This record gives sequence, C-alpha cells and structure tokens, in this order.
Amino acid sequence: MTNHFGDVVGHSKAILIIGANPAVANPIGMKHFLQAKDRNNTQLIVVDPIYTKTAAKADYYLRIRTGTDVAFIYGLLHLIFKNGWEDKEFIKKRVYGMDKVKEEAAKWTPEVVSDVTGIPTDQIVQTATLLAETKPATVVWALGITQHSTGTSNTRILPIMQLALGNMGKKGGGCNIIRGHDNVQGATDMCCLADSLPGYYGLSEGSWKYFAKSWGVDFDWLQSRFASPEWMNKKGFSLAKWWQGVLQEEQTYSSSPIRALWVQGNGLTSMSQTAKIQEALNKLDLLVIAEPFLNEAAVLTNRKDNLYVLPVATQFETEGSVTATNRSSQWRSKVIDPLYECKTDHDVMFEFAKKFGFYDQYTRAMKMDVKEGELVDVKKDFVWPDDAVSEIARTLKTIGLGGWTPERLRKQQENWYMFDPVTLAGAGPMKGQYYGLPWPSWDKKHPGSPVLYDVDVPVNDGGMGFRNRFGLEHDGVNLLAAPSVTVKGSTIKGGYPEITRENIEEVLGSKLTDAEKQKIGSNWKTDISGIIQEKCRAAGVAPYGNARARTIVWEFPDPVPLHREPIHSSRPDLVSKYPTYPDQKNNFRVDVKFISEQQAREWVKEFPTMLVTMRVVNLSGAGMLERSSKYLSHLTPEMFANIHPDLAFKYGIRDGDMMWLHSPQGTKIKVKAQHNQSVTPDRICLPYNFAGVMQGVDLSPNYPEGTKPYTTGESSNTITNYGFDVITQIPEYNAGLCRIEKA
Ligand SMILES: Nc1nc2c(c(=O)[nH]1)N[C@H]1C(S)=C(S)[C@@H](COP(=O)(O)OP(=O)(O)OC[C@H]3O[C@@H](n4cnc5c(=O)[nH]c(N)nc54)[C@H](O)[C@@H]3O)O[C@H]1N2
Ligand SMILES: Nc1nc2c(c(=O)[nH]1)N[C@H]1C(S)=C(S)[C@@H](COP(=O)(O)OP(=O)(O)OC[C@H]3O[C@@H](n4cnc5c(=O)[nH]c(N)nc54)[C@H](O)[C@@H]3O)O[C@H]1N2
Ligand SMILES: [Mo]
Repeated sequence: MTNHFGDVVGHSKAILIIGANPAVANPIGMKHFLQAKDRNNTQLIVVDPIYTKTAAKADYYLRIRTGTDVAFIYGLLHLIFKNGWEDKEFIKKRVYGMDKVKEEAAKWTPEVVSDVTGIPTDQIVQTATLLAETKPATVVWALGITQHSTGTSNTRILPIMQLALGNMGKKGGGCNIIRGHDNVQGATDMCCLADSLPGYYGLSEGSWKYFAKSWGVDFDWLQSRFASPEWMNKKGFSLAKWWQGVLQEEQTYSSSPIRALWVQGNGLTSMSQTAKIQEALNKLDLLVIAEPFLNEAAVLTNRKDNLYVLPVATQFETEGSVTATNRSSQWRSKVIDPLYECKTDHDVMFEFAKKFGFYDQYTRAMKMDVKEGELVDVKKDFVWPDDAVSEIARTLKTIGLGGWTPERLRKQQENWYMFDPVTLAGAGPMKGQYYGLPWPSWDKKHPGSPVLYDVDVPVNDGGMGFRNRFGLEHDGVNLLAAPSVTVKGSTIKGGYPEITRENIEEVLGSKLTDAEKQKIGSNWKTDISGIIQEKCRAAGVAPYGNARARTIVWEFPDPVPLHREPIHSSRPDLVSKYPTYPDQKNNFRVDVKFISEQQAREWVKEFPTMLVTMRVVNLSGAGMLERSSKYLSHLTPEMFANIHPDLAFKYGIRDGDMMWLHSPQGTKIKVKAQHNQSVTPDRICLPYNFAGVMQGVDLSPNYPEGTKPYTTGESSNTITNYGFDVITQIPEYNAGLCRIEKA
C-alpha cells in the first residue's frame, strides 16, 4: 500500500476496487471504504467478473471478463489521453516513459475494449470521466489482479494509470493493495521467497557479503552451504512449482531433484495443480510438516513412512512484531505459553539449526550491535524476540526499518489509543510518531511514512520522492526527477541520485572526516556504520534518491504492459491477436509452458465455462483451521460452486445437485451446485478453502484419529488450470476454463 485505510476515509473522493472482494476477504478494510462513502460521498467503483458482496455496495459495478484488466485500463487511458485529462505537469516532472504508454493506449478505443473485456462502452466512458473529474482517487486491488499469467502487467498498469492521473504521492490517492494473511507484508519484507534476500536485497555477491557481515559470519562459510558457489546467486524453486522439481526426470536446472520437503505454515492444497502436488508428495524421500493443525498435505499423500507432523504453537503462544498491509508494524504479545508438547516456530528452527550444526552462526547477529560505526559482539545471550527485531531494524536498510526498535513498538502498543485513525499521527507522549511507524522509518527518531512519494512533506515527517533504482538515465533520458521537484525541506534542489560513498560529498555538499571515510559503507543500503543515513537525515534527504517513476521495465518481456489472453482463453478469436508469452526455460529452475499450452487446442470447445475462485467469510486459506471449528464449518457445510440457473438447467442440474467439473489438465472434482445469480451463465465461481476429497475419493481414512475437521471437500485447486505469471510464477487461479457434467 502506498497510503493507508485511514487516508482513504479522510481524503479519497473515489475508490476503484478492481479484483478484490474486501466485504468478504477484508471486512475491516471494507468498513473504511463504507465510511468514506458515508462521510465524503466517496464514489465506489467495483470491477469484478462476479457480482460480489463488495459490488453490492458500489455506486458503479462493471462486470469484466477475467484476465482482461490490462485492456480495460488501457481503455480508460485512451480516453484520458484523448481528452487531455492526464496530469501533464506531474508526468513531465516525475515520470519516465509515459509516451510509450500513450502509444499503446491509442489502440484501445472503447469499442475494442468492450469487445475484449465484455464491459459496455458507456460504462468505460463513464468510469474514465469520473476518474478524470474526481481527485484524488485511490485504486484498491488484490488477487483478481495478481493471479494471472499476466499478473505482473496487471499490477503495473494500475499504478501507471495513477501516475497519468497525478494521483501518486498524494493523500487520498495511491495504490492500496490489500494484503492477505496476518503479517503477509512482514513475510514479504523478510523475503520468504526463492529469488531475493531479506529486505528485497537481490541475489548477488554484494548482497550476500553484506548479509554475511551483518550476521557476523564468514562469506566463505555461507557460500560453502551451497552445492557449489554458482548456486548462491540462482533463484530457487517457487512455491507454485516446487512439485516440478520433484517430478521432472531431467534435472537440467538444479544440482539435484528435490528429495525432502519441509512445510511450515502453508496448506499446500492452496496451490494449483493439486494432482501434481499429490504425485510429488508421494515421490519425496521425506516430508516434514510443522503446524498447529493437521495440514491436509499429510492427508493428500498416501505415503506410509518418512512423513512427520511436528506440533507448532499458534500465534497466541508467541510474541513479536507483525507488519500490517500499510507497511506499519505492531507489537503482538503472547497470550499463553505453548500448550502441550508443541514448540513455537522459532524454537523449531533453532532445534533444526542445532541438529544441522549451524546454531551459533544462526543466532550470532542477535548478540551484536553497532558501536562507533562498527558491528561488534555486545552480549553472551540473546533475548527473544527483542534482539531479533533489533537485528532486522539495523540490517534492512532498503525499506527503512531502522526505526522499528522493540522499545518503540512496545510503547506504541501500550499507547495505541493516542493515535488519530485518519492521519495516524500520535498525540501526547506519542507525538512525532505515526501509528505503526509505516516504513520507511529511517532511524530511531523518524516518525514513519504514512503516504509514500509525497514531495510536499519533508523527509523527516515521512515525505520523499520516487526511488532512484534503475540507473541515472535510460535511452539517453535522465531518470532523476525534474529540477523543480524539490522534496520539501530538503537541502538538495530537484532530483538527485541514491546516495553512495562516492557521491555523498558532492550530492549533499558536505565533507566527511577521515574517521568517517574509514567506516562508511559503499552505498546507503550496505552502510553498516549508518553514516550515510545520518547525513541524509540531517539534510532532510531520503537516501534512495529523488527520481522518476518508470512506466517502462526494460528487463521484462513486456516493457510496457500488454494485454495477452489467458492461457486457457474463452475467446479463441482473440488468441491470435493477443497471444500469451513464449514458453519459458529455466524460470525458478523449471520450464513453464505458455504459448504451447495456449495453442495446443481450442480449449473452449471442450471446456466452455469460465472458472473463477473466491473466498468465503467463514473459512480462510487452505481452510483446515476454520473447518476444525464446529460453528464456522456449519456456515458452509459442504464444498460448492455458484452456478447461474440458466447454465445449470442446460445440464439438468437443480439447486443442490452434485456436479462434476473437469479441467483441461484431465482432472475433475465433484461439488454441490448452488444456484446463484452473482455469476452470469458463462462462468462459475467456487471457494478455494476446502480439501480432504480428491477427484471424488474421500480421504477420511488418511486423517489420524481425532484430527478430521468438521467439513472436508474437493479442493478447487485440483481443477484450477495450468498457467503461471511470467515473472512471479503466481498460478493463474482466476482465469481458467472447465466443463460441467451432472454427477
Ligand atoms: N484457487 C485459489 N487458490 C489460492 C488462492 C485463490 O484465490 N484461489 N489464494 C492464494 C493465496 S493469496 C494464498 S495467501 C494462499 C494461502 O494458502 P496457505 O498459505 O495454505 O494458507 P493457510 O491455509 O491460511 O495457512 C497455511 C497453514 O499454516 C498453518 N498455520 C497457522 N498458523 C501457524 C503458525 O503460527 N505457524 C505455523 N507453522 N503454521 C501455522 C495453518 O494451520 C495452515 O495449515 O492460497 C493461495 N491459493
Ligand atoms: N474469509 C477469508 N478472508 C481472507 C482469506 C480467506 O481465505 N478467507 N484470505 C486472505 C488472503 S491470503 C488474501 S490474499 C486476501 C484476498 O483478498 P481478495 O483478493 O479480495 O479475495 P478474493 O475472494 O480472491 O477476491 C478476488 C476478486 O477478484 C475477482 N476476479 C477474478 N478474476 C478477475 C479478473 O481477471 N479481473 C478482475 N478485475 N477481478 C477478478 C474475483 O471474482 C474476486 O471477487 O483475502 C484474505 N482474507
Ligand atoms: Mo494471500
């Protein structure tokens, strides 16, 4: 999120919710949107293939064909540019590459967009006009945008539109992307991912060396943990496609196939291609699941040995900091000690490290601190979780976690009622801090940054320009902000580059002492001494520069986002005009099919119905947790699919009848038909929160005694279609096809 929920209540005049259903998936977030409507007559536009509970509250509802959001936004941009509604000043001073976007947008007339998206032309014109006239407006999205083979392009075209409208870096504007689970933002910031290090540091020798130093271990020792040095900088397997690393016979891209799987906090049936996952689970040499509940991955496999389920404590039995969707941190206290024989997640990891002989290296940094510009050992034993939080604060400079000390976070927790919910500003003893110290909170005195990229606010109060991340120029064009864009209160006029050892004296116009020169790191991201940070703060400067936002990502297959039909498209006539990407070799160590799958057959002939997955309010994630509750289970006692009566009757399916849904991958699930008019007759919609039945086979005998939840059912992911995002590999959960058959 660039902004936050309170900011929407206070300042947004329009909210475009596209590919999110917060009424169900984030009721507290939704409350803010409704408050904005009540207080300020904020206009609510909802774009969704399904008439959701969120859509029911909208002033404008646009029903879109899944997987066509890029085309839709180009439709809005087409009208914005055609009518001169773009914010020309903002673009001229703070954006790079908008001309290329304009070229692409020129192709997307309302008629073309309407044909591709299914949205009537008058609604496209109405929405573009509303957004042009109603400022500031914010854009909200979640999985309807990300879960596509074009997910990356979807997530780029929306901020591009906000840049064109001049809604970025503004109160009431920005992109408010609602995160999923508790602490998902925190998990992302810690980079629990296969392609980066904590704090979004890239997989490069420089980053590894910085972390080796920050963790107090030898770089050579870190490197020796890999099969050979070159593996250190290669992406690992992704969560979406780990199974291919087990199943693929030829291990061309990895030093060996995956033989053992350690699962800690993922349901596995929540990932697509459940049948492949089942095959892979059966083939592994070892499967360990560390969990508070019985994870249904243990039920999905029919293996009889080398399967261990370790009892792990819940979040009520542990303590520490968690990060909310708006980049703010909260301290969470322990409610009770771990029950019975279970251990907390971190204790499980500590035991693991002891057994594998790296406990000392694993925990060393928690006993260190920076003294006089250098990282040194300061104590014999660490205190959990305080020293872990301090280590993170000191190390993750890229996103500015320097201010997140355990002392400050605890104080905020004790005084939470002293913060204003709309501005997040604290009062009384909390004056000078924003609630949760939203990152970047550059150092122990910095208040946090509730709204990103606002140049009208001093850096010392949470303001900043856009990051200088992509060099100083591209194709001969300067990538720094224009000379007239000075961050309020900054001593540097206009755009400036990110601060390094080389340029600090020149850019900040101050001299370093010899002692400082000795200690300073090569750039602000790896400067353990903190000198760069300190000098920047004194000058009212964000260390990451003041640059232009780029609309062109020259490293990506589509430098400017392009509409591409879903892998399994419902419109074969559009596939030749808007084909998907070429197949990929060795992305996250596996091959990924795109065009070969899309064009293998005219899929829609055999699988004529579109398939969308959704959430239900009483169940979450893979669903084991809530299905183990009698009362929550009672609300959705069976797995079902929402189907329009006209479609159902075509197959002779009455409300409550069972039906088979078949996927292009040759898999099938048996679910209850629920007649429902939220869907149109060309599409069905099903929740993804069930497991425990696999292609018609009840897996009940596989649950150890006393662990079976109150409800089980087919996992929708058994039939979510093959298809993965070209950059992130997120599965294409939300744009597939299926065939319906009466059971
Ligand atoms: N078809 C379809 N599939 C989807 C989606 C979709 O929209 N459609 N959404 C996707 C998204 S966005 C997500 S985030 C995933 C979510 O899917 P999962 O990551 O599988 O989410 P959960 O089921 O919430 O949690 C996973 C497991 O963590 C366990 N757990 C809970 N607390 C703790 C703890 O403190 N420690 C440990 N070790 N374990 C704990 C739970 O018991 C549960 O079994 O699903 C994805 N799958
Ligand atoms: N009760 C409950 N709450 C949850 C969860 C849960 O499992 N249960 N999960 C949590 C998690 S992990 C997450 S990530 C969030 C997710 O939060 P949301 O993303 O808000 O949840 P979804 O229900 O997946 O909603 C996505 C919406 O996108 C629509 N959609 C599908 N395809 C397209 C498309 O191509 N274009 C557009 N414009 N829309 C499309 C769907 O119809 C759906 O209404 O929810 C969180 N909250
Ligand atoms: Mo999620």
